[in-house]
Amino acid sequence: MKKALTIAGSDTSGGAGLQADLKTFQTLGVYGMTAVTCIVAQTVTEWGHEVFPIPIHVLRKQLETVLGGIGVDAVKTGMLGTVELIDLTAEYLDKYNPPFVVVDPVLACKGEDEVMDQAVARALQTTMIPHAFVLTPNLIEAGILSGLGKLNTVADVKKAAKILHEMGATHVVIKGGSRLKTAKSTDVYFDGKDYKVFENEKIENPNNHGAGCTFAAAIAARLARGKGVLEAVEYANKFVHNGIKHGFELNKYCGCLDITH
Ligand code: PXL
Repeated sequence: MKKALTIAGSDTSGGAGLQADLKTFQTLGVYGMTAVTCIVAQTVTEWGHEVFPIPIHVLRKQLETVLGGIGVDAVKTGMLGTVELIDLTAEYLDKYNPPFVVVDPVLACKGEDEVMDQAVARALQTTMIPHAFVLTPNLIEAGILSGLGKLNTVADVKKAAKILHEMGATHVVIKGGSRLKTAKSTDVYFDGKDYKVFENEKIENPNNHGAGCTFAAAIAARLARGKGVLEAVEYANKFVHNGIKHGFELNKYCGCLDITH
């Protein structure tokens, strides 16, 4: 069985973060392992988020366990949380050089929340993007990390993808999703040469918590199983679309994907 590691935050509510990654790995036939970077707990009265970073030496132990002691076919990174945790993750990616690294550059719990920290954004730019075999920012993260700010059109998204590629990501997929004012939900892929635009019918379902994590994890799972990048991205795109279609309510503030169909 192929093995994948997610280096990510724990989403206590189970829809995003390493929980989404593990569920996705399992569903796609890949053995999942975790290195926890931080723990996110929600306040149930308003669905605010609190983020509790894990001590550096505890992340180091986890990375050594999996990358040093077991070995992996692919790595996915999600919420890393602090500059120190980002630097340590990069140090271990350099040390063990795993075959495929999918970097989901999480800047906030919900795409539209305030960005965690400007220093985290800078560290992702300089330290993580060059490690990305596939980089999967959402529209907001792509705007911030590329320095272009708000991205309004497919042309803006393509420009951002080009900049992120120049920053060192081998492949870039920007999850425009339903946020772009296009008739269909739109994701843009760029490999330094060619663009590919993935379009889906927009789904009117607010229960999409964890869609971004699930997307990146699905790409990592397919790469681990030996699929090509474009096939992996295309598969992940359909997988998430279907998950959102079946998305269900957790409580009145939040609902997440159902990937079991
Ligand atoms: O969806 C972004 C995200 C990533 N990682 C963790 C999260 C969230 C959002 O809640 O909790 C751990």
